Amino acid sequence: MKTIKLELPFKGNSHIAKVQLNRPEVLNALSTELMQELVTCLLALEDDPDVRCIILTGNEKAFAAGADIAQMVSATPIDQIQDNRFRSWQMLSLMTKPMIAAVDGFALGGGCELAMACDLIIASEDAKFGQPEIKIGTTPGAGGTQRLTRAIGKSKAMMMVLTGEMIDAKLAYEWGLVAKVVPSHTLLQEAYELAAIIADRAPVAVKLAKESVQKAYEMTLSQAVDFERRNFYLTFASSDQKEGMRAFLEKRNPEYRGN
Ligand code: CO8
Repeated sequence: MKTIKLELPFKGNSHIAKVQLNRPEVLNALSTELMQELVTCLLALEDDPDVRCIILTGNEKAFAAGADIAQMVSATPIDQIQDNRFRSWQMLSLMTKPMIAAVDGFALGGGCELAMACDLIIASEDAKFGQPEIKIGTTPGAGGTQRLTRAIGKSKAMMMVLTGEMIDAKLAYEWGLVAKVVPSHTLLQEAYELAAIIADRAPVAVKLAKESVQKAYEMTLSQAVDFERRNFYLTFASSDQKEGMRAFLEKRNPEYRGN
């Protein structure tokens, strides 16, 4: 892969993969090739039974500064329809394993949308988030108007989307866009420690819990609560549920097998 770097195991832990966007010369602009390579890599990790949690990151200057403007400048609507970048974006939703976005530097446009497509965001103190598409004559196109609005509410989302101005990590935390803000030099260590905790949990329950939380965005409350309850029942088909509860009663650490 030219535009993505994979580190597996990450920090010696074979349950955790670090996927790094790697086009530093253009602040990790999300080209068609990068999106294809990213999705190919992520789906391979989805299929790897040993992998339990994925960290998606960029570099100190940028998580990603958006879709590749050079690739889009002369595009027609038909080019956009036929560009399989959008298929790649849709394929991100096939990921059932938890994904942590570890964001340093710029997360703009498609970069902010990519971070929001992950399950949670940890940001460095130097991270900046924005949907600047309006400044270049277009609008967010990969979930920005929807996920941002759900994360921070209509008024703040409108301010960001209509002005195109960035917010810093502190504000992103206060507004609920990111789960945690840490110093830049500890970002990957913090992401690793969080991933390691999640990777220690029962993998089937983790997947089902992720799926249930996602439904909060897609269903009415009563439908989603019903969905959640059925996933709860489903965990009782797993050996890990038996192991987890027995281990609690026997006052020992559980040993999860992932089934
Ligand atoms: N696309 C292509 N190249 C980029 C991009 C980008 N999004 N962002 C930065 N670059 C390039 C610059 O052109 C520059 O290249 P060069 O060295 O050859 O001149 C290099 O990266 C470094 O950038 P700057 O010199 O501009 O660095 P600064 O530190 O001065 O500024 C900024 C950093 C503020 C981040 C600035 O680069 C910037 O404003 N970038 C564009 C941000 C933007 O508008 N993003 C939105 C893009 S549109 C989008 O994401 C729509 C998504 C829709 C869905 C996508 C579906 C596939």
